[in-house]
Amino acid sequence: MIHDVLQSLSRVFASPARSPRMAVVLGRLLGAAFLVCMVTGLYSHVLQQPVPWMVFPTRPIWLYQVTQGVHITAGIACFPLLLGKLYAVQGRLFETPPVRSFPHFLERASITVFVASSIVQLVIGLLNTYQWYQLFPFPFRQTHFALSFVVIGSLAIHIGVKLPVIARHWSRVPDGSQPDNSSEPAVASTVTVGGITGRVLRWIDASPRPVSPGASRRGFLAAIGVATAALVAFTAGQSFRPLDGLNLFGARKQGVGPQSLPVNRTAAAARVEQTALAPDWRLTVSGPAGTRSFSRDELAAMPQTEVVLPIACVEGWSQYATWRGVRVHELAALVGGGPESSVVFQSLEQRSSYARTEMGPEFARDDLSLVALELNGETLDLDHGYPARVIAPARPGVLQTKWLSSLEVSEA
Ligand SMILES: Nc1nc2c(c(=O)[nH]1)N[C@H]1C(S)=C(S)[C@@H](COP(=O)(O)O)O[C@H]1N2
Ligand SMILES: [Mo]
Repeated sequence: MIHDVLQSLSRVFASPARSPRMAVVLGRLLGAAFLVCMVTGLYSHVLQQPVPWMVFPTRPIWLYQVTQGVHITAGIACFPLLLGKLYAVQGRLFETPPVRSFPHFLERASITVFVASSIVQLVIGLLNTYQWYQLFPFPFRQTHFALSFVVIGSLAIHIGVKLPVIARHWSRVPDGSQPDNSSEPAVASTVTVGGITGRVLRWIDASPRPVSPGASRRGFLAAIGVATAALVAFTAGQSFRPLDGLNLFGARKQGVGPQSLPVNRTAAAARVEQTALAPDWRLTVSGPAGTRSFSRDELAAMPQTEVVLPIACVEGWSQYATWRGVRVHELAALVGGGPESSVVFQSLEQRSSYARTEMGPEFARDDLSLVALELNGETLDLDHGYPARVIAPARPGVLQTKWLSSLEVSEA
């Protein structure tokens, strides 16, 4: 099969791959991937920056793991698809004259904006999964969010202007009778890709069987399909445990780190070693009925709940663990909180965007939302948030605040 793919690749450069049909086939895969990224990305964004009236589902517990895992995986799949698509339309990117008419100008402008913004969007997204965001001279989430509208907006215009071409090449037409009037060279080829790969490609491509240009076109698709599938298979393990064995490129392996869980920011990096280990540490809980504070021993003497929940990081990696601690709503009730109360968590960590997080009522009243004291049967590791941290279902990892110092319970 690899031999077939390589052989096809060499023919690709000959190249009926550069056809409107190929642009449409790749375009719709790319469009679908972008749409998936946009929807899952918006979900992640509003979870982190909710509009007041919003209420989020707290089940299934792996909801965010899946939406964000899909977001990252689909984003990674966009790289080969976008490169393939650019290759397929290459000639047209630099056509002359540069502008013929207003619609033509619109087409050119939108495609320029789309290509530039989506490359930036994909690259900063990928860098973020490897935690290189500390290097960005801009706030990642806001930038990624804003750019997504530029990407989707220019894509919408691009699709709008290209609708006639898209419609013409949407479904399979026998080779040789493609109604595109293009001067495709008819490269004869005997290369076909067999087996499951071939079947998947034929399903994606939906062009007819071998003969003439279709074969090389399928070779091109094969190369892109194999690259995409490999990238997905070799990274998705960071989000989805069953694929861990294949995880070669993903930023995180399963089960690596203190107490079998990765650490994003260590206590040292967060500069909380002193305060977190201070013997007089207390958790301050304030609410409508006043303010109380608890030592770690006092918290441990309260009724404890054990839950199995994933940390699901925005960077795409997710890992399950067993957590034990006090239910958020049971703590909140001690200071007059009720089922409609929201809770603000403050960390010992200073000057970090993760140091203060807000939890809406739907999460705060959930029986699975804890101020956790233990992880996988042991006292929380210092790097995992000792003396106490937040853990709650279906939320982004960034909201699972470590090294807690206080909870403010709002009036119901
Ligand atoms: N105070 C504080 N809490 C934090 C963080 C942080 O940097 N500071 N990182 C968050 C992020 S991005 C994630 S994914 C989880 C990771 O938890 P872990 O490092 O304990 O595995 O903790 C969250 N809680
Ligand atoms: Mo994270």
